Amino acid sequence: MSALSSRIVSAQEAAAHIRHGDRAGMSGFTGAGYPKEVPGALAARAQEAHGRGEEFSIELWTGASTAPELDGVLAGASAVHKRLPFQSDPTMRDAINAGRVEYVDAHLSHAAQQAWFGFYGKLDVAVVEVAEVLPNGLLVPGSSVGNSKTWLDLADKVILEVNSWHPRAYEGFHDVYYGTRLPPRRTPLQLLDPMQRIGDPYLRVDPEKVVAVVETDAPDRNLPFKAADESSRAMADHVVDFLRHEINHGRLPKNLLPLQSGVGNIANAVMTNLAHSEFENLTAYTEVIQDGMLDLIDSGKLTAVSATSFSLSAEHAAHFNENIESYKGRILLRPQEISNHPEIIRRLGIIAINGMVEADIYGNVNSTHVLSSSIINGIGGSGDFARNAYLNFFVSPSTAKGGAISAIVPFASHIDHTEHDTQILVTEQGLADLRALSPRARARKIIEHCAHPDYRDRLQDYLNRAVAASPRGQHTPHLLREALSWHETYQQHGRM
Ligand code: 0RQ
Repeated sequence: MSALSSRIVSAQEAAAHIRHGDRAGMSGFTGAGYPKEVPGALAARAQEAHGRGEEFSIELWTGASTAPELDGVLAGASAVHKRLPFQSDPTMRDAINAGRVEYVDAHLSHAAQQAWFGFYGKLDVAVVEVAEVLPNGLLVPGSSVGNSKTWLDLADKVILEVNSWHPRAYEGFHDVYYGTRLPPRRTPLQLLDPMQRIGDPYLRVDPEKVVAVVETDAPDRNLPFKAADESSRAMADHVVDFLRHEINHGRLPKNLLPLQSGVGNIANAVMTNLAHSEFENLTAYTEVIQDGMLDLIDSGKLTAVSATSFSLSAEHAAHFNENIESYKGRILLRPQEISNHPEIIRRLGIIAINGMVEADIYGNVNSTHVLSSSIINGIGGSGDFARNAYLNFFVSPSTAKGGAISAIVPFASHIDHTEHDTQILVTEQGLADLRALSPRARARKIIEHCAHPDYRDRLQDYLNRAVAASPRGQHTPHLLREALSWHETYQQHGRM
């Protein structure tokens, strides 16, 4: 890394470049490719300042969720006052739900462009992890690209973390698009195939802006996935059967269309199930590559994956790092504004599979909140993909918390994906294909196919009474007093 080797300093010295009130754009997406040393040093600085009775906190922008070494330490040290565009860290989540951190829960394809538009204000500093700095100053990203390109371009100052845990062979796994222009001068994205390259293999940085370089060999977060249980296997079976049905009706080619699979155990289980199916020559145009997708590549069924990040268990990360050469040409990581771009998602005809918290009888989906008020993670890329996909699935067990909560309710307590966007709902009970159905027909189908038997009759009763009580409201009948009562009942009695 000769070009920048004179800037190598300790994490503490690097963190000293970040001031109270700064907006900091850090790399990282679903626990991959986030800086691992500077945030801890920054948290310690904040705690020292607080000890002296001084204020110290930053506005934190990333690609998506990170890990305890970033979100966790900074939230734990009360060193963040505003956060965007996605998080899933328990300490950060608590700080948001307690009102100590303002959270802007944005579509993941929007963050970079809204930063470019100036909607978020000036970015003071970028803290970006890379696998390598080449002698010519170009940067080889590691296990994620996320928003790193935009943060490097927009920030006044740059701190780089060079992480030797990432294999050297990462060079060639990335495609960083540098053609983005702002309206009214935007041009079409000429990406016609998931593996097509439209950019450069490297990130660029103005060397004048690099104020510090920190070296590390710390691994990514790499959390294990839950083993697929009976319920997730049932959901995965419903999805696979439905895909077969669509092929038989001539609405999907035999090798399907490019897949997108959301974060979480269920999405992972669907991918694992596809590995045991008859489908071949599959491709993916997705956001994250979880274990299930890597298995699908290993099985030879998945030939090409475009994403913005990995999100692997420790075993799968070790397997990937050891065999990285064998994946070359089959995996490409892009900036999230491209991996989640509506234009490309619509052009390629993506099959999108995402988790949900709950759905209501008309098919409005809540992906983010518990009981209206508390955030779990955020909308992430689910909106980018669902609205623009060829087919979208939302999957969830039919109940949560040991059966005390029904995932199908009269009215969702928060709505991320409206009835106009959602197509196919799946629980372990079955699958509701909502395409081309009116709201009342959707309601009948969702109750019959997706609701848990313990809640089915009450949902049907609610619908019947709403229909009877709304002579001039037959399009989407509701009982306004009762619509949210199931959530209230849960709050008061611990059961819906
Ligand atoms: O909580 O662990 O305390 O029991 O929510 O639920 O069933 O483990 O499901 O891990 O697949 O996550 C929607 C959160 C599902 C995820 C969500 C509780 C449940 C449990 C998690 P516990 P499960 P998953 C692209 C796509 C938005 C972002 C997205 C998500 C916890 O899929 O964050 O789609 N999606 N990104 O007990 C109260 C209910 C509940 C409930 C579940 N109805 N009421 N609690 N839970 N249903 C990728 C990216 O964007 C990065």
